[in-house]
Amino acid sequence: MASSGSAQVVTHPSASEEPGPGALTDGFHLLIDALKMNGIENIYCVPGIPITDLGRMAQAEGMRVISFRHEQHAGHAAAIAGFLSKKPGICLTVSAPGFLNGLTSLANATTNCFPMILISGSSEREIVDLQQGDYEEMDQLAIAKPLCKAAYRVLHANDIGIAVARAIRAAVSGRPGGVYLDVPAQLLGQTMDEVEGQKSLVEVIDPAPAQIPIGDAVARALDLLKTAKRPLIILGKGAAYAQADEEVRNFVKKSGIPYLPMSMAKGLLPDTHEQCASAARSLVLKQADVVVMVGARLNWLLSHGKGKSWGEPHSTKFIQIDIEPREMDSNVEIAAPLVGDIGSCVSALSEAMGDAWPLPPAEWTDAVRQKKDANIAKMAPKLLSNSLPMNFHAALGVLKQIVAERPDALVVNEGANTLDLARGIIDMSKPRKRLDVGTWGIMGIGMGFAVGGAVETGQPVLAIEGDSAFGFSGMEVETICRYQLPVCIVIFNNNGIYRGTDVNPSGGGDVATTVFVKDARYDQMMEAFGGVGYYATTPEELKRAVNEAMDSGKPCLVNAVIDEAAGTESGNIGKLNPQSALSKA
Ligand code: ADP
Ligand code: TPW
Ligand code: MG
Repeated sequence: MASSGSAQVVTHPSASEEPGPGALTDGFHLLIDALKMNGIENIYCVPGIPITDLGRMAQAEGMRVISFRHEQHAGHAAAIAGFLSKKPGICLTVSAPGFLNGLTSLANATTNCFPMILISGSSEREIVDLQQGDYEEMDQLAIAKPLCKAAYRVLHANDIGIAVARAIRAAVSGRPGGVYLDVPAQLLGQTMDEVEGQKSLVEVIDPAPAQIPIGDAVARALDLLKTAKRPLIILGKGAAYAQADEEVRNFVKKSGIPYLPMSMAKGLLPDTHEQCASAARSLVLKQADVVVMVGARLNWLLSHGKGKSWGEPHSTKFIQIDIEPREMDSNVEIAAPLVGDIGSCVSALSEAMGDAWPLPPAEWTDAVRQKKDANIAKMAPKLLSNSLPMNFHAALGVLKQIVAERPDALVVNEGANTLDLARGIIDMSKPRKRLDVGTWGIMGIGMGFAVGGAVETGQPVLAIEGDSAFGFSGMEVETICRYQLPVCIVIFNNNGIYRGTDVNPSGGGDVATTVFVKDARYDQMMEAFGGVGYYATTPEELKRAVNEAMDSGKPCLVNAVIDEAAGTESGNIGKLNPQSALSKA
């Protein structure tokens, strides 16, 4: 039975030693052992009361503990670790303020269907519940609950094994998401018999079981697909997450149907694949008659599946593959719901298609190809522009080439124009290489994703950042330098949010709200921590700097000076800005 006696000596044996009679363990070690038993190797954290020792002990026990400057970025790193590995990423924070800082990333992970567990220390239950003003007092469990998939609190050391098992299963089974685990300070110091403690740990068996679609649903989907004159497949980040790469590729190739990758699904098949319809996006959305959604939601990113973008009044019929049954009919009627995991669903479709499945009408695939070729040809000269100051397209033309030559590198991308243009211009050739602002369009994922991506995969990272976007997590360049991670940050520095040319509408006073210090030297921020800074004003300089940086495998930051007048308001989603009723009158 757990006790909270502090006078007892904890003699946690190393894995090779058998615990001697009467040996004790404690909450700290049980938590670490429970994570390790379930194959979790990394923790992303900011230390402090009451979890400083937890980080130390985790390091002592062989875990990698990456310490950040702000919990939000530790949380984003954990979330992207979850996306990349299908194991929940772990973020560890202190109570109230640290917990709240981590909560943004927990909520963002849940929104994006990334599995992560936010473990936060909390203060004494007796004092919190009577609101008597403990150090960093907050009812964290209650606050976390509506913002994540599940939230648990552990009060007894002998429940830690079960609590961690529940948290892992909740994070990764069904639709993945964020889980909160509340760890009161007293729990960590509780001791119990070492042998009993080890017995209380739980190895989660088959944490995300396959979910096989029912035969009728497969047949219904194929009956519909068979009638299509202008079919389209949309691949979403759920398909990338599922790691059913071969199954997805087989289905796409066998069907011969043009496909559109959502941003984080780019590279499941190479963007240069002949069936890729990215460069004909408007046309395929407007004209498709049957659309197969594979791990993508009909949310704002797809204009909710209706309206002008979908060519209404023409009506599109949807087949939707998703592990979450309640996703069906969320925005429009789903004619053929296919509930199950991506791998099982696309395999079932491919198999039931047999060997004589007809290719889509050539009239349709030719029209898509023509549009795509025309758009690519229109874009090509813009990417070679040598005008000064450098514009987005010229800078992205350089990065496009570099990414093509370095297919293993992860690309992290955030900003407005910097995001929209990079997403369209830079081709990805391997799955789960493009990490970006996701479902919320959240700024601030940059350095957290860069650290998490580098730590989890050991691959180099190219972070393409708007100057505003970078500012949300910029202090983590110290973290990148401290751990000597192979991260090259390229800042598209156009002196502000969207552009640097706005003026205060009053005609005087402060600068405009979207404008930053002109010609800020972000490269010197990197140098402050021992990394390498580059300053690039031309495509040639940019190319040299980024190649050198990526070759070095060292922390580098390239300050790419971009025409401050080149961007558009809100990038390509300016239409979401409300119109002033007064200015319309
Ligand atoms: P995107 O932003 O790329 O369009 P979304 O995040 O909107 O993608 O959608 C991802 C979808 O994938 C979610 O609805 C989620 O439930 C689903 N999903 C995640 N993992 C799996 C899986 N293994 N099998 C099936 N569906 C999945
Ligand atoms: C957490 C609103 C969307 S894009 C953006 C902001 C502030 C920055 C755009 O400027 P940037 O890119 O990065 O310099 P560019 O190339 O267009 O100049 N707070 C959060 N999330 C969002 N999305 C915002 C604010 C926003
Ligand atoms: Mg900018």
